[in-house]
Amino acid sequence: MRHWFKTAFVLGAMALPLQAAAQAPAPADPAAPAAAYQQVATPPGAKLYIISPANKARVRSPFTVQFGLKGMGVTQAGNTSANAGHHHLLVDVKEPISETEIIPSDKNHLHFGGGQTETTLDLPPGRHTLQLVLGDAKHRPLAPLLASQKIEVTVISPTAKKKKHRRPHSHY
Ligand SMILES: [Cu+2]
Repeated sequence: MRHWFKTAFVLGAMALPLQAAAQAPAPADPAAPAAAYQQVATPPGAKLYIISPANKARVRSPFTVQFGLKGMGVTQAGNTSANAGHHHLLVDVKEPISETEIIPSDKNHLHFGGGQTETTLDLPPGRHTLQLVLGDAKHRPLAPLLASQKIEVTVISPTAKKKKHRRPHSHY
């Protein structure tokens, strides 16, 4: 009997500091070493895809690119909610995406940290490639990498007139 009371007291005393720790705000640690970072796991069945334009489409600038994601949610950069991330659009990127490093941020690697699900591109005439990569709160790809198919679009000149289905003149 005596022993039971003692155990209960010890457990109660232990619970107090645990509760206090749970209520304290999570420490912001931007300088945390990369090694301490755990890549977010891609949930089974998740799929990332470009809704439009279609692969091999001919478009005029500016054109809208719509992002599709199944099996996960779209959130803002910095948000560590489970099973959610933000979109990155790779424009004319030829190098393979690093599966472990932070997704670069430049004119070819566009981040949509506001949770956007579409964007407007103004690309020069010619062929371009587009590919989506999902990133976590810290702009790292998920593991395994969650990327869309790389599509190709042809931007036609803004001055190009619509093709008329006129047969060439015959001299025969
Ligand atoms: Cu990002």
